[in-house]
Amino acid sequence: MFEGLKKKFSDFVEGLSKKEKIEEERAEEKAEEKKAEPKKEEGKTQVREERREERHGERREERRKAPDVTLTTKIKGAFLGKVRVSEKDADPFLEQLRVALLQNDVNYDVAEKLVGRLHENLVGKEIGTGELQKEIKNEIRSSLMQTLTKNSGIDVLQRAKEKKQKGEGPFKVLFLGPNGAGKTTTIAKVAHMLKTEGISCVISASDTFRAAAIEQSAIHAKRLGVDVIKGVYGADPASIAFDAVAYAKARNIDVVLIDSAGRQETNKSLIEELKKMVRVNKPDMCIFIGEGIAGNSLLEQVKRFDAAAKLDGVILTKLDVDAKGGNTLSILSDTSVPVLYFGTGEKYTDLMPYDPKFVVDNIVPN
Ligand SMILES: Nc1nc2c(ncn2[C@@H]2O[C@H](COP(=O)(O)OP(=O)(O)O)[C@@H](O)[C@H]2O)c(=O)[nH]1
Ligand SMILES: [Mg+2]
Repeated sequence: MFEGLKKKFSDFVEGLSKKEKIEEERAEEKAEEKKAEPKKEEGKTQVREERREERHGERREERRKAPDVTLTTKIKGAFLGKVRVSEKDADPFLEQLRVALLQNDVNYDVAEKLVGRLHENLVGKEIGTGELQKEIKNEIRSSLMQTLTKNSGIDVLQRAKEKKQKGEGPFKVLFLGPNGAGKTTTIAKVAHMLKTEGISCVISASDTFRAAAIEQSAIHAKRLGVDVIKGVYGADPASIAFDAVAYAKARNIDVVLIDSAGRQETNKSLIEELKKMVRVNKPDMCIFIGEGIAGNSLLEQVKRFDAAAKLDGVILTKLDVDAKGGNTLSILSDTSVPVLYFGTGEKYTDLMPYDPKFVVDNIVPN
């Protein structure tokens, strides 16, 4: 599934820094056309076409090459074994990176910030002369990696197991986020994962708002062989979660997975309802479910939901649908919320632990 993305990136890598050249060539073409114009002799158009074809051929050829370090740097490097990266060396790579970040759903301001920071770190840095292009690329990869590993360290399974061992259960997890992001489906995936790990769970069908949401939870629960606590449509979601917690306590069930109705971060009354759920049910974790394909809006959503219900983690869904995980960079760069899992399909097993290397490989392939 990611082959296409890699190809896209490498095509784009090869095309780097060509914008300037293309503009120069266009100017050249225009100047030549101007010169040729007064003659108006026959066959003029054909000659011009041939020249243009020739130039486009050269341009295509050039596009196949990756951006290069400057000749001066190379010569110095040959003598010294080490070189200092100049602005001219770094700029084409950074320009490539800027476009790659934007193409990979990274928020615009975050992309600018990351490129700016890399510029500061890279220019003037001494690196080995082995393979300069590779060295610069490695610098970029390790800088992205730093951001991508910034908030890591929360292990949902581990925390659920710890609470179980202390006999303080059940471990309560509230899933929240916008409509259609994949909350109910992700709850089913998490239930499946817990079951596989020998941890019991019950689903609280607390989306009492959307038609068929309760049935959707019930169908998943039945297929997975776990219990579900339901109310009627329009019922208070906090009270259903309350009942689910009581049910789990009475039966020694380890984890309560609490669903919720989808809401926009801008809808004040629904956000108030969410705050009430947090107040009443005191979840051990609040997990935001967002679409990996959400682009720029995702960061704002995470910030608003975090302000309303202190998020403990994010699960990004639909990475199988042309998403590259780039927006994890936005979240991790601008908030303190860790990314926990990626949803990679509609099957119960399509839940992949968050992997920063996977994201880096998509943005700057090795
Ligand atoms: N391709 C794909 N589809 C998903 C994924 N997660 C959820 N979906 C689909 O997204 C749609 C909305 O999911 P749902 O769980 O009902 O969203 P909710 O409104 O947030 O509860 C459903 O059709 C799911 O099958 C995923 O990781 N990949
Ligand atoms: Mg739902």
